[in-house]
This record gives sequence, structure tokens and C-alpha cells, in this order.
Amino acid sequence: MAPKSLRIEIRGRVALLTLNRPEALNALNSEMMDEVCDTVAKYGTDDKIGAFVLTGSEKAFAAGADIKEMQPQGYMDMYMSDFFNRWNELAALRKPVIAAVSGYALGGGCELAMMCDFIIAADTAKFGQPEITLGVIPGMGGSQRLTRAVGKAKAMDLCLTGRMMDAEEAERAGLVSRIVPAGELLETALAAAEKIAGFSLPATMMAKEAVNRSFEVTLEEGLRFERRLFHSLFATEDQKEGMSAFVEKRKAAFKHR
Ligand code: CO8
Repeated sequence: MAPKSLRIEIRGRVALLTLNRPEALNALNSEMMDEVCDTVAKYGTDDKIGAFVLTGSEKAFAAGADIKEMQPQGYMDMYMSDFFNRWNELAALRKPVIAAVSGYALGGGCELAMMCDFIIAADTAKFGQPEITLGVIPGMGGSQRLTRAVGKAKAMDLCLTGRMMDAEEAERAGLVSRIVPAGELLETALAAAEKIAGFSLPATMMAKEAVNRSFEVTLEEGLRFERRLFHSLFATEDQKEGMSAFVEKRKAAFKHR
């Protein structure tokens, strides 16, 4: 069945996923979560796909979790359904994912962008964790991933005041990797994703795994982990191809893409 809240387009080796609930500024509901997670599960194991771009509309990447879905729920509903737990499948995806953010990325929307590997922001982007204004707190990683990305001072400021920060502040703080004019957002994100998807897939997957590992372990353990992965890549044909191509002054043609 075709997804209702998501558009899926395959552009070369990139899967472009566009959140599509314009009537609710792409508020994240359970249906959208299932559609996104089913889609990343499908293309996550598809050899023809090397990277993903997750985006929204010009006005909103996503204005948060769907408040209307959550409003009638009680503690037992949330706890027993482990509400919104499935989004972790996106965070656990092994292939690279770029968030292309235009307009609002608030609450769960900001948290969803932070589950991706990096964020490219339009100059119109606005990030925030306004849950406090609803009598709750971030629940999809805002207190954890945002703090790791921007540090305690700004994370506390955003989570406690509920204010929004614009793209420039987000870039200064380290939340986004680059800012582009709104009209160039998608082509920039797709070009970056296509570039990534042209490299050796085991190498891009290991690069992602190694960077993510740095959030979990000591420096010593992280360095050891990185070195093990580095050594292991010498078992791949793509290492032979990549280094031979450099020596022979030609473009590498990676096999495992
Ligand atoms: N949920 C449901 N509907 C929404 C949401 C949302 N988060 N955001 C916007 N909408 C709807 C509005 O209700 C409105 O619908 P309608 O026309 O039927 O009334 C439509 O989208 C357009 O919105 P506005 O008219 O409000 O548009 P404005 O341009 O005036 O304002 C804002 C844009 C500032 C973005 C405003 O819509 C807003 O403040 N939205 C809510 C932002 C927010 O508080 N987000 C956090 C939600 S809580 C959350 O994300 C928790 C995540 C953790 C879950 C973890 C579970 C374990």
C-alpha cells in the first residue's frame, strides 16, 4: 500500500523521503513513523541505495510530534505501547542519512533531524524543543542528542525556555553542518547524498559507525574501535581499488556501492 504521509523517490543511488502531512506542518504521528521506518528498513538492505535524504516542506521539516494524537493519551497508553519507540529504527539505520531542514524543526521534528547523520539547513530553518510549553519534556532524544550536539548551556536554554533558534545560531552551535539558501536546499542535500553513495558502502557505513561510537565510549576505546574498523577495510576490494586508483591517477570505481 502506498504511504499516506510520506513521499518516496529514488534519485540514482539515493532514497529521498519527504514527510508529507502539510495540513499539520508534518507533525509526526504513528502512521508516519511506521511509513518512514518501513521504508528505511526496505532500502536499508537494498544494494542499489547508498544513502538517504529526509526532508519536509518549505514551511516545516516537522513541527513536532502530533499533539492531537498525544493529547488524549494516559500514562499506561504511552508506556504499554512504548509510544514512538519505533523511531529508533531510523537512528539505528546503518547507511548514511542527511536531514534537509527548511522551516520549522520543532520538538520531535528537531529530534528526528538529530537522528540523521548530519543536518543541512535552509536559511529559513528554525530549531527548538518547545515541549515545555505543553507541560512535558523532549521524548525522542532532545535532552540527550541536543546536549551532545550543542552543549549544556544552549540545550538547557532551548529545553527550558522553549524558544526557537534560527539556522545561523544552529550552525554556530554545531547542530547543523551547513546553511544554504532555501531554494538550493534539496539539490545541495541530494548532491551530498549522491556523493556519499558513490563511495564504498562498507567504508561509509563504518565511518558512520565510528563517529557514532565516539558518543558512547572513552577516547581510548573509541580510538581502538576506529583502528579495528580501519584495519578491517583492508579486507575489501574497494580499499584495493581506491588506493590503486589514486596511484594510477584515475577515478576509483568502487564495487561495493
Ligand atoms: N501537532 C499537531 N498539529 C500541529 C502541530 C503539532 N505538533 N503543529 C502544527 N499543527 C497543526 C496546527 O494545529 C494547525 O492545524 P489546524 O489548521 O487544523 O488548526 C496546522 O498545523 C498549522 O499550524 P498553525 O496554524 O499553528 O501554523 P502557524 O504558522 O501559525 O504556527 C507553529 C506554526 C509555530 C510551528 C505552530 O504550529 C506550533 O507551535 N506548533 C506546535 C509546535 C510544538 O509544540 N511542537 C512540539 C510538539 S511535542 C513533541 O514534539 C514531543 C516529541 C517527543 C515525543 C516522544 C514520545 C515518546
